Amino acid sequence: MTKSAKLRAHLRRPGAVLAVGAHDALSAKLVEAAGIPVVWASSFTVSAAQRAMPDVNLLTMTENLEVARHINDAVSVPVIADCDNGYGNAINVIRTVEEYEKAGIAGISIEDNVFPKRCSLYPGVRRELATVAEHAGKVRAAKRAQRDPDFVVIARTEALIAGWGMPEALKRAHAYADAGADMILMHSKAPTAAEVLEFVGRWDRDTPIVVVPTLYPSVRFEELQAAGVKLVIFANQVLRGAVRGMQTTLEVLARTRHLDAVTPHTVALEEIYRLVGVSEFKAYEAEFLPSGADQVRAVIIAAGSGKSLLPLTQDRPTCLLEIKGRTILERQLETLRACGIYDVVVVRGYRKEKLQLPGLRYYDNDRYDETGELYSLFAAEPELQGRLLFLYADILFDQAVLEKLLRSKADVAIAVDRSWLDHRERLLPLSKPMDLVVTRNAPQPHHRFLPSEDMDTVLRVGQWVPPEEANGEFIGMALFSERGCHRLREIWGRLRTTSVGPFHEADALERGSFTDLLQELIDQDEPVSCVNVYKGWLEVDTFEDYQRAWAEVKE
Ligand code: SPV
Ligand code: MG
Repeated sequence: MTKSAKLRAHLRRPGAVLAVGAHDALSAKLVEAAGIPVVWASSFTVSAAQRAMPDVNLLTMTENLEVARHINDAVSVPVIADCDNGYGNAINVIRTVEEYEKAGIAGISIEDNVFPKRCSLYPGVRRELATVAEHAGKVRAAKRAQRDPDFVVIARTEALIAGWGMPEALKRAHAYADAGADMILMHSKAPTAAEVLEFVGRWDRDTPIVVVPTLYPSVRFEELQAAGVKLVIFANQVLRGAVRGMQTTLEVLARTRHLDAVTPHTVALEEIYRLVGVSEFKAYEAEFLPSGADQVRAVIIAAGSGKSLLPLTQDRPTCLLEIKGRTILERQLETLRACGIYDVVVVRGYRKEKLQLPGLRYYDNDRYDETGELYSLFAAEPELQGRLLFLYADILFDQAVLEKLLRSKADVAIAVDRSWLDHRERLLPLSKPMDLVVTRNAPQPHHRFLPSEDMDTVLRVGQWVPPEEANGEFIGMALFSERGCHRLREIWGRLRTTSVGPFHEADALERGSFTDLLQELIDQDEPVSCVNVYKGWLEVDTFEDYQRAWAEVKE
């Protein structure tokens, strides 16, 4: 349905229609979001907001048109453009109609001010009106020029504004209706609605009436509607509200020079992101930009309380433990960046206020104490798109390990340390739980082998895998393709509504580990590939680990 047809449909319904003035694309979006059915592209607010100029025909037709186009493109509701006096004579009106129609504007208003016009609201300015014949000619020209039968031409008279009296106002309204106007806008500067209500009472034609009650704001929409007014325009209140908001914000900013102080006066950044469609933009990026290693986003799960490392982690999460001058997280970031990964999301929880490194994006799991890694991972659900690297926050790893994982073409791939096979006997019985893995084609223990790029598939993963059956250790690093990520979200979405009771090794989905989700993927016939690595990583989970990290890590 065209926007002009939408406008006509509104006007056909019983009762009055409300239009609200916008001065740019964003304000128009807000008007639409507020449920207002029609946007008014006001000359008063457009000249004020776009050029900080008075509303006296200083902006050209094309300047106004450009703004009207931006407004119209930003919304799906119909837009009526205020075209002043049509920017010249009847010939200029013809071009105006052609251009505005082409831009998809649903209707225009043209007023009987001479060129250059003076805004109807300004007190004490000279007022001259075009002759009745001249303006009626413009109305006829506009109606002749329109191609779209639904395009609406509003003829506006300034007779009451110029103080020429009710008889002149009625005469002009009749003449413009006779010239074919779809609607008559009767403007008034009287301090109450009495004047326009008198006009409406004396109006004896079918041509519907439009009013702009800026100067008689005590009147209610319902009152105008009851009197038979068809379209009510609240022309400039949105701009005035915005100016009030900007002035308040600036006053506080100038006085305090402190950004926190203006927070109560501003919307959150996220609100602007939402209004301009950042999530749609991101979805397009994920769908249409080529994905290579440089397109990988890393999600680091750093919410846990690090109890096993107390008292070292009394005042900070594990990833902020320092090893020879740099924290685990800083070392991770360095390796990520060396591999071209700059898009890094961190899920915080325990001592989240300590995690403030710049250049990262943060999500919080404030329920870190009662929930598991999966819950933390999905705290960052909007980020689980495109190629995704999953990372535990307490591991240190060699660049080569990450590079090998990044070469994987699988939808879901995890890095598995095969050195486990050689140390298994020595480690038994296990002194702490380990994320163990059983794969389909494991190498033989104690044999030399080249950890090939050929992928093996994971059959079982988790801490309950019997050590004597395990043939590798999951190092806490996984890579998902765009499709793999999609499957991840899909499975989680389903589980969230259906899962009751234990979830693999966890007593409930909420407390599930990442390995529980890997096992779920496997059980759902989603292959989890195994990328073989041989040592080249460390985890910092216990005090002994931490000591070992100190011993191993270079200055
Ligand atoms: C506008 O909004 O630009 C109008 C209405 O034309 S008024 O400002 O009252 O003239
Ligand atoms: Mg105007």
